[in-house]
Amino acid sequence: MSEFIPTACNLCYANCGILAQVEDGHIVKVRGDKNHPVSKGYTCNKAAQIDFYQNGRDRLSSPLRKKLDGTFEEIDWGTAITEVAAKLSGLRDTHGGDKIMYYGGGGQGNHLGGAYSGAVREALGMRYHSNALAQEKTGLSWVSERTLGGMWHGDFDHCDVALIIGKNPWQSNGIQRARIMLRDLSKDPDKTLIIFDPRKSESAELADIHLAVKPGTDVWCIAAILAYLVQHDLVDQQWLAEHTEGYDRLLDQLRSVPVEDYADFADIPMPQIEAVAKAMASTNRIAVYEDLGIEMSPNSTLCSYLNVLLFVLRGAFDVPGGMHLISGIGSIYGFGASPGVVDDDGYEREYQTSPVSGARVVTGLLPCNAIPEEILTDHPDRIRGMIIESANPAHSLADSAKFRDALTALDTLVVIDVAMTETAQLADYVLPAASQYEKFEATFFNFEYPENFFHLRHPLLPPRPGTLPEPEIHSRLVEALGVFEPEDLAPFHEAVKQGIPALLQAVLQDLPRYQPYLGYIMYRALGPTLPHGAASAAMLVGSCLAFAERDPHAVWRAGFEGQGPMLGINLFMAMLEAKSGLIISSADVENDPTQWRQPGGKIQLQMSEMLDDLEELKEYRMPERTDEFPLLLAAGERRLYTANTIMRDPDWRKSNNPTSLTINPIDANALGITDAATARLVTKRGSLNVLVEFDDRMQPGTMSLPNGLGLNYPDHTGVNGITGTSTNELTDLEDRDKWVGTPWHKHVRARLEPLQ
Ligand SMILES: Nc1nc2c(c(=O)[nH]1)N[C@H]1C(S)=C(S)[C@@H](COP(=O)(O)OP(=O)(O)OC[C@H]3O[C@@H](n4cnc5c(=O)[nH]c(N)nc54)[C@H](O)[C@@H]3O)O[C@H]1N2
Ligand SMILES: Nc1nc2c(c(=O)[nH]1)N[C@H]1C(S)=C(S)[C@@H](COP(=O)(O)OP(=O)(O)OC[C@H]3O[C@@H](n4cnc5c(=O)[nH]c(N)nc54)[C@H](O)[C@@H]3O)O[C@H]1N2
Ligand code: SF4
Ligand SMILES: [Mo]
Repeated sequence: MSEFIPTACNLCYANCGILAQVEDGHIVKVRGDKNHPVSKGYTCNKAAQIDFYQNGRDRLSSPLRKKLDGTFEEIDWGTAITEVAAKLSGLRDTHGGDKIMYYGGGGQGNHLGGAYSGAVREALGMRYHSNALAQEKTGLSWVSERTLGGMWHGDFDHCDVALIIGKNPWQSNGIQRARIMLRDLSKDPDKTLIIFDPRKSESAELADIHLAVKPGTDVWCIAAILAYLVQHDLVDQQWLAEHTEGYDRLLDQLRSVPVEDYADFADIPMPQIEAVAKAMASTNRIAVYEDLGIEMSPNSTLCSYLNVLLFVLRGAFDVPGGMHLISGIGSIYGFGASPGVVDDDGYEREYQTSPVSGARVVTGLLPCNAIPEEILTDHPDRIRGMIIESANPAHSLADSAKFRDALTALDTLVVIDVAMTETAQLADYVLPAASQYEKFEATFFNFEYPENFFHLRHPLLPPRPGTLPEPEIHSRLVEALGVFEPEDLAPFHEAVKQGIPALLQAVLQDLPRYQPYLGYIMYRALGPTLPHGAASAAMLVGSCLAFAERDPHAVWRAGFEGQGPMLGINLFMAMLEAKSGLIISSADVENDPTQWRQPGGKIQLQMSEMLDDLEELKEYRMPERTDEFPLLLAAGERRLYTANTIMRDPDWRKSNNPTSLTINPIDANALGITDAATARLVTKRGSLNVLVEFDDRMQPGTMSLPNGLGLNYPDHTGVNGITGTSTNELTDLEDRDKWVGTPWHKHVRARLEPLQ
């Protein structure tokens, strides 16, 4: 029997540490890794299935070039790199590098490869980029930056009250050890688990208080709770005065909210509002988590702002059991961000916008729903080329048909992936990457507090023949673009012989020139000298240095030694050895100045865009329901066996019917549709046949479809087939948030028709 090797599950952003046993190229056994510093042996049901990812039948094993007849031919790596570099630099020279856009850069389990794309983007003069965060988290990120100066995460292990809004952690995880955490909160009589969800989800079944809001009305419900707190003098006035600024207008507005009317509009009985307010009023150990149920619904940005208030008005910030700003090495947010300027009246001015439609760019990301209109136009500044890496936007973003048109209209589309995806099918060049179990990998999903962690995963297997890890792909592209000749690297190869500090000195010789290419230089110069063949980890040395410089005390407290750059270097070297991950920082909970990032160290509550929106709630405006589309579809529910499009083989699912459309029997019966029947689901954008499943946990008037299905996948004989419904054939680009353009995937107007 072969040994169990530490790695992590790549199927959701919890990235639980696992031990994997490999035989004949297959991951044959998986169990939780008790040595992982945060997951501590926990896994959900999905980790055991990762071999379906590793050995998918549509894994790529050669670079591909599209022929004139639309089929692909295999080409060698040398040809692929030369031609891709020539096509993209041609676009740059003719139209400008800002007409080439980058999309993706990593999924649930891989961020290291995309981190090396920076050098290619610099060499090509690329300016715009985006990824899936710009269809879920940009509203949250915008309001969090404006108010707190960063993104937050709750201390669910020590809270008294947990408010989970539009999220079903039982199935979607995302919080470490989610199922254990939910059960503990549920069982403990001194703790209150509050879930906002129109559906009686698995998490809602465990809740002390389940707020079964009418879909899309969470803002009214939350405004009612906040207003109740203010009107009954239950906010922490003293804490607000000491730690925040600009709350006068906010409190005035909340004083005038008609609490009972708002609760009624959201379908929440007043005693529930009172119960939530009472639970919150007795503590500042309040942890909040919001996710897609509200982030992909109308009023999502306002909802995120109100969610910040849920903890700030109770002083539940920078306290044990409360909320904390994320501090880790690297960040999934803010890459390339240039925030606007906030004027004296609390409005943001001079923010970055997209080149064609003028959409607001938040945290550097162009709204996903705006991408097709940035391409399908004759505007001179339109996007003409794209590099898409580790993402499947032709499937995952709203209106797949429009996305296919847009991607096809590009002059050049390059896709870097492990599998022949719906997006790769549309590419001019497909570059095959080694899988996440065949190379060094890591994510920047490290949100823990007071002790934060990092996990550099070692490979379990060699790269599949014909594939390359992304750091190598990007480095070859940089070289083909002519930025660095071999002799340019000679001083770095020489310096690294004296150690990392000497290498850093060599970079400092011409920092303005080398800085944008730091990842590349580290990979080529430092990479080959690293233990375990961990060349791909080389760029992390920069992240470690920056982190240790930003907060040396936290790194010292975690047990690392050294002054100046040596502290970061020691942290980096420890990372290379810690195969199950390690604690990299430990905050001083009593006195943590890094948590107070706004001018004057005060949370800025006057975000006037949101306060104006808050006032507009009094008009009770909702997207109109029509007779043509009387039902509401939540398009993309996380279930026992869904994992975005990372898992492409339908055989990975063990349970019954995770592919079906769930609907309350009351609605189905009224339509004359029986359980397990096939019916026609129609939206303004399209229609599809679906398998119907009765589920009385669904709120009447609503339906739900799982996410990540409807993939085109070969059976054992090589013939492609589709299992389940690709929800984005039904969604519309126009149904989006007015501020940040995030889609309303959980709020799609639809009808269901019996099949004759
Ligand atoms: N099993 C599994 N786990 C995953 C993933 C996966 O594909 N499969 N994907 C990962 C990713 S990328 C993400 S972003 C997370 C997402 O994790 P979640 O946000 O938890 O996922 P969803 O199931 O899409 O939506 C959560 C809930 O929102 C509810 N909802 C629908 N409409 C509304 C509404 O108007 N208000 C409220 N309050 N709730 C509403 C739905 O009933 C659902 O229970 O999951 C991650 N984990
Ligand atoms: N209607 C609807 N649409 C949704 C959602 C919804 O709820 N409803 N959810 C949305 C959400 S929250 C998200 S996060 C997105 C997710 O959608 P995407 O961001 O498009 O990402 P994934 O489906 O996670 O796919 C990741 C891609 O990475 C590839 N890959 C895996 N490993 C590697 C690797 O090592 N290297 C490279 N280069 N590629 C690799 C996989 O083959 C896959 O093509 O979907 C969104 N779409
Ligand atoms: S799917 Fe998420 S929660 Fe489940 S084992 Fe994998 S990383 Fe952990
Ligand atoms: Mo996501």
